[in-house]
Amino acid sequence: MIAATTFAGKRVALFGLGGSGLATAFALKAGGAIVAVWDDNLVAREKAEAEGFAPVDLADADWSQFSSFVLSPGVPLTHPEPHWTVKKAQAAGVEIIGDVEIFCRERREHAPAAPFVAITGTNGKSTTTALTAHLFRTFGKDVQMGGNIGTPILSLAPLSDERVYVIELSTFQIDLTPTLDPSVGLLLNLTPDHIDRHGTMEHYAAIKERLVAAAERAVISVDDHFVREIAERRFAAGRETIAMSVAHPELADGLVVQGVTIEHRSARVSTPIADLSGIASLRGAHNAQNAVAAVAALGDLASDHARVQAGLCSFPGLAHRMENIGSLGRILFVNDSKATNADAAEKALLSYNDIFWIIGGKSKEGGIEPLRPLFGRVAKAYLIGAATEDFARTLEGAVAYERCGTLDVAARAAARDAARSQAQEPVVLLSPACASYDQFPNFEKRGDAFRSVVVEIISNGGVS
Ligand code: UMA
Repeated sequence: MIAATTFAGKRVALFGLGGSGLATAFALKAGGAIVAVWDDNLVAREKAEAEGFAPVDLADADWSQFSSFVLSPGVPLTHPEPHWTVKKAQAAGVEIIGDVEIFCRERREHAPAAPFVAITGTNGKSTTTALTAHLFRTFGKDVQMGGNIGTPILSLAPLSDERVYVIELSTFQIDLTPTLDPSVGLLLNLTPDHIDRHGTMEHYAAIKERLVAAAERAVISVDDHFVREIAERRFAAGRETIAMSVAHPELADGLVVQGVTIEHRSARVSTPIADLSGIASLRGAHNAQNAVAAVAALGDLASDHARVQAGLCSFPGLAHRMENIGSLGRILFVNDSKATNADAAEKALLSYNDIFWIIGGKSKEGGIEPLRPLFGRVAKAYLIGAATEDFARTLEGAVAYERCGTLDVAARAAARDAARSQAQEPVVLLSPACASYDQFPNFEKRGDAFRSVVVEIISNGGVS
């Protein structure tokens, strides 16, 4: 745990007692702060109470006593409207921060030389975070990985100048980190997402830009409009910035992917660094971007090409992210449950042909319409959950589909049809392009449920 010593003796209000909130409460307490915790949910309050915290109803509290207010990232700060605790803090003039801000203050105070790689983007940030951590470990570094990827940042091992912190940050977390100052800031891409929480795309992009704005060294993709503008602003300000690209391998300076080769470019001179061909966990163009970003994060270490190649080849990949979960004869089963929007599902559709595609759940704005150009890769679609009728309308006349209702029915139907197909490598793909909440608590549980059915199908030798 990282104790929040910079808050010693201060009174701090904390709202949201999920994983990160509770970890923050422990860190503040360990650092000597007096913490008033609260959550709208009784079960969460009871859990905190069992851990030794006395919940304080912040609705009735005297906010003038608090020096800081720590908010959980899932609680609305600005949109659709500020949470009631945010309004209270603002009215009392109390600063509103998140757990990552506490980490930044502790790092500045106790271990300013500790490498801090902060990673964001609309898609690919978890894979890039895991790969970056893996590569640093390949170089023998003591690595701590956390943030949006799952482990709350203040639950990580205590700060020391030798320890490398590789942290995935969501826009929610960046918004609560006013003094975010990573040693390396990595911005992957920007497409509309979570606009309900950020109001407009411009506001969303402005928050993302803060991750690289104060970074010592920034690594920024130049492959979409929003990130390119951000990179240009960094270059114009004369700040150390590395451009990376998969779409523009002709880039004069930076890191690019040319075919399957990651190359360093300097004044148009290319130096090959690593070869991505045959690495199953890094299949697809989107993974090429994740890989080039992770290599760029290594800085000078990347000059040891053999070690970089060994690290890329030994990367196991992430669960629920285009994860190969088994095969039966020619049929490949792929779990891409993390694809909760069309943009994420596009990556999987681009990576395979002859797809038996399980889609549905709670759909996002625009549904699967943006995926229409890729419908030719889909042999048949299997619809589940609340989005069924909406998706059936989009697919009508373009792709054969079947209403399956639930994931287990869909998996069996897809496996049955894949077995009958003449394709060389039929792929039964769960890449739902939807949130899971209508049928599952989260995307992990959805992916686990898919894996269970697939294991059963494979152990039965197929679907009768
Ligand atoms: N709560 C209220 N009232 C509200 C909203 C929430 O009381 O109006 C309470 C809930 O009852 C709950 C707590 O707040 O007790 C939930 O807090 P949280 O949603 O912030 O969840 P944590 O468990 O603290 O998890 C957070 C991140 N969650 C979100 O950003 C929504 C996790 O990212 C992250 O892994 C974790 O911290 C550790 O750093 C998850 C996520 O969904 C994976 N991220 C989004 C994404 O990737 O798209 C941004």
